[in-house]
Amino acid sequence: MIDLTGKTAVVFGLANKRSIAWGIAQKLHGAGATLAICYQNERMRAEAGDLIHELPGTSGFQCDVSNDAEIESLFAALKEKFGKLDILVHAVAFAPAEDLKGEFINTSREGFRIAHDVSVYSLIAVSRGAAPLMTAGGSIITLSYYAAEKVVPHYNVMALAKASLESAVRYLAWDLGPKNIRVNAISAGPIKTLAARGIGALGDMMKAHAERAPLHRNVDQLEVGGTALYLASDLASAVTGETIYVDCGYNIMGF
Ligand code: 0WE
Repeated sequence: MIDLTGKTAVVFGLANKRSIAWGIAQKLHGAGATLAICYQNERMRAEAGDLIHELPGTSGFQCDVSNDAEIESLFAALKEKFGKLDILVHAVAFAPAEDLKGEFINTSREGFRIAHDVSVYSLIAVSRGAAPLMTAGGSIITLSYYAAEKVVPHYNVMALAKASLESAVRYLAWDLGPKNIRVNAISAGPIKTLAARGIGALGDMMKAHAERAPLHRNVDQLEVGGTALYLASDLASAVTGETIYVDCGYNIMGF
């Protein structure tokens, strides 16, 4: 059993019970970690608050990761509350809906900027905020997707953002290695979350995924949480800069 008693974790990207962030939060909490869960804005407060109450001892914070001032005051509050931080989970991505349909060639300059700002720069910004609090080393975990490497129709500008995110993971791993802070990405198979809903072909994609993957099924949020728990623990003490697939083996197939 992995024991995270005495460890503190901050989780970004909780929208509702289908969020990957929620699967990860449940696993970290189950292992004894003390959690701070962040929600983006006032609108998300109620739903996030209900979930936060399900994990005793967890505190909720409002923080929009596209806002430097909010990031700064969040980490000041975490320093005040916990003194130190051990684990950071970044489960945030956004591109304007218009840029996730139609042709990639029509990607707008503003859509490109927003996708990279919210989905990639935010990891750099929160890592910079967290690092000074990770005085006993740490583990930073973000979420990626296979389309970073191979074309997934309609994922479009988000694919470039995930490619950039995986590279940011390597550069952050290099910067933070001397402080014994590890940085890794989990590349999850497709999951029905709020972010994935409204994507027209998601049902078909998940069906194809389940047919082609060696395990012949889809992955769920708690399975992603299991790998996050491993990455957060000492079991992964020599693992940094990696992108680990949690996709029932889908990515290994050539045909
Ligand atoms: O990373 C994601 C979802 C990211 C996402 C989703 C949305 C929908 C609503 C980012 N921004 C937005 N903006 C919105 O307005 N996934 C891995 C899930 C996903 O999204 C897809 C997929 C899959 C799988 C989009 C197109 C094709 C496949």
